[in-house]
Amino acid sequence: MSISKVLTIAGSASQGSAGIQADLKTFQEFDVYGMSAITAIVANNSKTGQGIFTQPIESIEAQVYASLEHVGVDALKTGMLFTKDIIERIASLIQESEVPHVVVDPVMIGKMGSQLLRDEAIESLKRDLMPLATVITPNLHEAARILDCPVPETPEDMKAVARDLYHLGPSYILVKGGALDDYPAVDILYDGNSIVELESERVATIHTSGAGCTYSAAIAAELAKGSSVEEAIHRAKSFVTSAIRYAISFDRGIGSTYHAAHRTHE
Ligand code: PXL
Repeated sequence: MSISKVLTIAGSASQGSAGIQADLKTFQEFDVYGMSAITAIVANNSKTGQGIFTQPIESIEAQVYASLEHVGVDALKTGMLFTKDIIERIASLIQESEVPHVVVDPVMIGKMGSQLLRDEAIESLKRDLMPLATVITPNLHEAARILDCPVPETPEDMKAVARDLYHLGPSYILVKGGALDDYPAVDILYDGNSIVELESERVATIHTSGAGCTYSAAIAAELAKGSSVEEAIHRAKSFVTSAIRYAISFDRGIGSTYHAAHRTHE
């Protein structure tokens, strides 16, 4: 049988809700063949001093080459990249690979507050990676950090930052308004010409860990299957909304998006 093949280049979130774990669960739900290149392991806990373990560049490039050589990649997404050196190497690997669909989720801070991108890496993210992206998927905080501007407070502000981000070179900009508390969950898609507003209901929950990872993974899966960018984003938005609507609480702070929810509950 033939199956679409998708690679995630991201961090491992040992607690299972975000990062590589969210991506692979999402790929499975979209019935695409999932592969991973782990940039760092995030395992914050109260017992050990260290919770973030970066992979050596040699390990990261070996993982990417293994996916390209043994399987082939129809679409890829990037998540937590953490350092300037990792971003520069990933950008050159993407360029060399000629993978046709590249989703860049500019992950900066985890829902539990961990720093997932070093300050020194922002310039490289803008300069080296953004121009290679089919679509970038910043939340409001990330959009503001990339542009060094105030955090958008209205959908109109989001449209303005989408236009500014477009000048950094991605083909499409998706600004996610999940943090805009007084509005429905509104996202803005911009392709250099027209603005599309995507809206879903705001779900009253704190259990949203992994939502951003899940959204970008779903977009990559749909692009691999041949959907247009707009179609991919509509399907991904519906998928992640279900994952938030039926989120899982572990009765200890912020819980997880539920990746199977679209299949089991809708
Ligand atoms: O949700 C952002 C995120 C992405 N990637 C990894 C993470 C997190 C949040 O904790 O751990 C690896």
